[in-house]
Amino acid sequence: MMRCSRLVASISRQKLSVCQITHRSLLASTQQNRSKATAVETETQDVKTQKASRSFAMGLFCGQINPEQVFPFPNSLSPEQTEALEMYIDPVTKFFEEVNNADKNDSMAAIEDHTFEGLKEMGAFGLQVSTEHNGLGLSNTQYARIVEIVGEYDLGIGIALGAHQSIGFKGILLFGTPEQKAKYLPKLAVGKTLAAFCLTEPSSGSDASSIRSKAVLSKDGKHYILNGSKIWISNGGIAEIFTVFAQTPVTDADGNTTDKITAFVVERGFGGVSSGPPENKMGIKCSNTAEVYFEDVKIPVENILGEVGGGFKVAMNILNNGRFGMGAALSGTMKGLIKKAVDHAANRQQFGDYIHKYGVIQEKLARMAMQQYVSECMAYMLCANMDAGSTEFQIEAAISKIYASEAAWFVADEAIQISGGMGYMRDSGLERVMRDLRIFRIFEGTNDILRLFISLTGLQNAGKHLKELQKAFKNPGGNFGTIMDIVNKRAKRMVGVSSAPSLDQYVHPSMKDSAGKTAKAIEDFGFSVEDLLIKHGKKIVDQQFLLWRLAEATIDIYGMVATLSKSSKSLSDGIEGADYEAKLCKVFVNEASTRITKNLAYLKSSTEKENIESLKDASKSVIERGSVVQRHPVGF
Ligand code: MYA
Repeated sequence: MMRCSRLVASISRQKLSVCQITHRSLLASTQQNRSKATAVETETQDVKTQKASRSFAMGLFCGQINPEQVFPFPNSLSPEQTEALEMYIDPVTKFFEEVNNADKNDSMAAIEDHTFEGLKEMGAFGLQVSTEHNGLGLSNTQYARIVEIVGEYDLGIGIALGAHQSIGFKGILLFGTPEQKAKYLPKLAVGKTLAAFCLTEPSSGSDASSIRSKAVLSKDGKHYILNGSKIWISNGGIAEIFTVFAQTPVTDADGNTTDKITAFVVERGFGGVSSGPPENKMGIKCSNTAEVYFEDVKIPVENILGEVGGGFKVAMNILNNGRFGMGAALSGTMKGLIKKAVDHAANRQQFGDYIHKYGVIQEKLARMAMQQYVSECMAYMLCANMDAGSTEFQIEAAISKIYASEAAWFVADEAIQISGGMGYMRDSGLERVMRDLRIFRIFEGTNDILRLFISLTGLQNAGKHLKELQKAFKNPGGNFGTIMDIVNKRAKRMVGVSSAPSLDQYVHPSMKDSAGKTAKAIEDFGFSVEDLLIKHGKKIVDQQFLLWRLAEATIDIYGMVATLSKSSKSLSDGIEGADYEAKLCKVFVNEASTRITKNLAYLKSSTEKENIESLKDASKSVIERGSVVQRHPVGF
């Protein structure tokens, strides 16, 4: 977090600017477009014909509801895929209940051999690799449902498997040439070789683009020579195949040479690759984590992944693509924790009755169930969209990861609280899960950096959108309808009348109240984004206290929509438990809408502005003193 200034600086370079174009300001934003192709597209299309982003979260920042990806609740599984998936559920569950011993793995800080072999036999190392390359060929949704089971029973194994396929060789799946796929995937898919993802370095954590590992083309142009070191690499001590990111000199059309990140597939067998001892971690102990060193490693040019100089995007895409797995795995973890808490609450008697009969325990159990439900809805909405071919899901992926990792931490804590002294004992199995869970708020992008990422990415999109509107105002000819919509919206806002588009047509009739609250939250959010950009212009990138609150509101709105959509579908289909879903959704929506109002009010409150300054000063004082500053009550 201390070093996210680069992120800030980089978004600053995107030159958000504000100008008055009507009596009520509209924001004009000029910024680097994310891709050249999009830039060309926006130049040649007017507002009406512009290909708008289909991402629900992106639209949110422009005050729009893009219903396509969220209503009705998506399910991209074909009947055949559903049938195939059903066949895996029992054997995988049975394996984790009868063969794997999570406590033993934890105390050995290694996966038992017979478990490892069993996982290989089940095909667990190549879940999404095509059958042609020895894998199971699962879709994202199918993968999610399987890793949910892994997450319920053993997060350490989840990380060993996830570091291998969710990020370790995902680059080969996403960006590999046919030759690279044919060469590496068949062995990786069956667990004959293991993979690891090597991005983080001693001086480069959240600030991923500041890596220093360097790869230089050999004189004969046949190899890159790689030098550098990577830290905290999951599977780093046991992998044979590494996706490695390193700076490479790249010369542009003007003859200027700069270092840009390139991704490589590196084999341990190339020579010059070594690993440190396994790290002694708080949790996920059975998964191997180690430093990896590269010393004059000769990488054939055929092993470049993606384009030379395009490695940062490769890394970001791999991470975006992997994050849904965490949401799914942690939904499973929460289910496991809830089962344990329920078991205790249903059997423990105090003060003459079972403790689940008391309101305090009831609230805890219901809130645990609610957060599990929200995480599950988010994760499966996301992976269904990915399966349906969405390419712009980075905000949703970050939301799902943040929400699920924080929900799981809450659920673990409450499960221990409900279990009382029993929960604190190792035998309960709860303390292991809590230790395992802590890292999920830190790795694959800390939740802090991902919150900034959500807000800044969304604001960038909003700036682009508003700039297009500005163009429409300048050249009203073909955009009369669009302009009138905006003028109407603004006029209504000025007299305090809502112009929020209705969500009623998308939800079950009994969910209309929740739909109304959600639509209102979306409208308020859009106006707040606009106000923020008008007020702060490009300086918004420096307002991390505000960006944080904006991200909180984004996460809540996505949760509202995901649960609203899922519960409505369940009610309409008349499935068992639909009323339960509806109740959880209604509570979540009610509470989220209160939180959103608070977070959006924070963005413009003068008291909060004062608080922000006081908090900044307090932080400065603590840094200067190296600890707390106040004189002790007893004087020394
Ligand atoms: S692996 C290590 C994880 N590390 C991180 O996640 C690093 C976090 N840092 C970042 O993501 C970036 O550095 C940030 C940007 C976001 C801070 N999607 O100038 P920029 C584009 C698409 O803003 P920076 C681990 O933990 C951007 O638009 N594009 O960049 C192992 C721009 O494009 P353009 C993106 O300020 C855990 C360009 O890049 C994204 O330097 C093991 C530059 O952007 C994005 N996300 O920093 C887990 N971000 O140039 C195991 C940026 O065109 C798996 N861009 O404008 C477990 C699985 C679960 C269990 C499974 C069981 C089986």
